[in-house]
Amino acid sequence: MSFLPRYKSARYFAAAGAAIFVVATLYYIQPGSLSRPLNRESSWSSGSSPWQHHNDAASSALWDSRAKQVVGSFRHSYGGYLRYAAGFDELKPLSLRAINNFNGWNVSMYDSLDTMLLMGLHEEFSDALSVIEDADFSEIRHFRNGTVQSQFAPFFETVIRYLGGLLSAYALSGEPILLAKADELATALEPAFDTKRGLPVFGVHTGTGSTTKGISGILAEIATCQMEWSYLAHVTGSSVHYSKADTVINTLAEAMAGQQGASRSVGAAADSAHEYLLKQYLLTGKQDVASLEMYLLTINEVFTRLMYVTPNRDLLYVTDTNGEDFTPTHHFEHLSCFFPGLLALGAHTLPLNLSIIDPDKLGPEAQRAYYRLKPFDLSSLHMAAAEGLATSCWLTYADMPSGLGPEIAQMDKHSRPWLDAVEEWHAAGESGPMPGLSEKVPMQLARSSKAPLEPWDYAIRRPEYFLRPETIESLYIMWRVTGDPVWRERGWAIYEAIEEQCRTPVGYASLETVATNPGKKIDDQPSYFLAETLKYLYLLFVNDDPVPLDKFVFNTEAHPFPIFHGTMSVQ
Ligand code: DMJ
Repeated sequence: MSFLPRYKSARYFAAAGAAIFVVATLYYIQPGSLSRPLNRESSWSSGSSPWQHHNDAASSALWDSRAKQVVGSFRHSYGGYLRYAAGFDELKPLSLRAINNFNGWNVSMYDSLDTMLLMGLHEEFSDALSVIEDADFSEIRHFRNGTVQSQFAPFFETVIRYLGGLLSAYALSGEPILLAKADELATALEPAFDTKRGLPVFGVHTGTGSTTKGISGILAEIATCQMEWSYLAHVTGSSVHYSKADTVINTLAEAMAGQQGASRSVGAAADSAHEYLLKQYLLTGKQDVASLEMYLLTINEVFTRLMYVTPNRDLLYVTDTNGEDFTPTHHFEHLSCFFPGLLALGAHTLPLNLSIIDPDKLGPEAQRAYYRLKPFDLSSLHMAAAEGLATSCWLTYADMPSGLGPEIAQMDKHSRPWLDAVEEWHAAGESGPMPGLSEKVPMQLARSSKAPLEPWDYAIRRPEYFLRPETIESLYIMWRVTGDPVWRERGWAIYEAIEEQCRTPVGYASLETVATNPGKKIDDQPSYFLAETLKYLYLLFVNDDPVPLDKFVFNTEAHPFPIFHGTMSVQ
């Protein structure tokens, strides 16, 4: 089957990529400068002497060769999956076995489609298409020890991995079968929305349309489908698909207006729900203003309640709270390391200010946060938070003997609320670096302890590395929006650690602990490693950016959708 001539975007990719290439080549630094303080001004003012040209060419070639190495890693990982787990969801890279943990429809293949397209792996893509053409979404195959585990497709995971993968690969290739399959799958999932307020339930039987009872208590599982249904409605013109996303957005907006006293999180409980508020606004070509309002209000809450800075190393982190009195846990989850990238994306693409919000319509909590944030230049504040948080996320890798970051760090309970520290710093004339932004140097963690360790300001709460992408995702966005090569260098150090610690003869394995070198491996290669971790590494290193941030928005599984032009029309 020939699909190459139908690529919509090859010419456009080349033009957009050229612009990024110019930026990228200006900022080459020598490896080893990972911990210098960031200085955007001086980076942007690099000259263009003949010497500089020579250096630019060397830098450019180096980064492209690094991007190629990531392509090699993808082929290794996906090749192992095909060899030992074709027809199943994921590879078990130590036992060379396969597992069906997401419906048994080949999740690693769907999650990998757009990564293949971006990396130019046309043969692998073409082979995958012929499998997807024959896909049957009506039967769920969650087998363990020969018995069926569940009859229901988990709505959230099926949406972000399968539907997101199909839609993004369709956007990048123009292959009609991918859209047809996306439409078929979305239609099979739509009984999930048949609830009182139109919020999706946890699971759907895609053959019979029966569903699990009640909506999930996890915000991320309810509020992470608007982008997929909006994009599907945009390309199909279907009002049925459109109404699903629209109802979810309206219900969330109503719920948010009345929300008081619930616990808060940027980690596992709510991560992509925050993400989709901003991204839905960007994806719809800035038409969905309700989503932007919710994003601004949510970030106000995060800034006033969840951001802390540690006493010794000045580490900025974001945490979650328990109960009605908002007691902070001081957990810093790997999952929340997507958040600096999100803040940077918003600050880079939008003029952020609170003037679109009417404070008189807010509840007392939201109003309090509104008046506290109102005096700030919001874009600068979001960008500062992004820089401080991304640095902390990277440090939790750089401090570890393995070079990889833990699943959860337990931060020092004596940390201060960041906004208090920023207000004080401002009142004192802003002398010295802003809280959270002082120079940081990695300090190798010598032992693991439940109590916060004095010089590090944190202990390891959960020591695993599950091949997760969030830190790399934020490094990639920081690099693209600031042009500062220090983010690339940090990403390269992480890539080298993954190669050293996680590579097996047939793929890549998660680690039981990041606190030893070598780390002990776990028999697990999640599909998001192919969809996200390797894709973001590739996009961080490649000079010619195929999916610039002003043209594409990534879903929470790193599947890029093109931003809409003009008003959306559905029937
Ligand atoms: C991915 O499946 C998605 O990024 C999701 O939103 C949460 N985390 C995993 C990877 O860590």
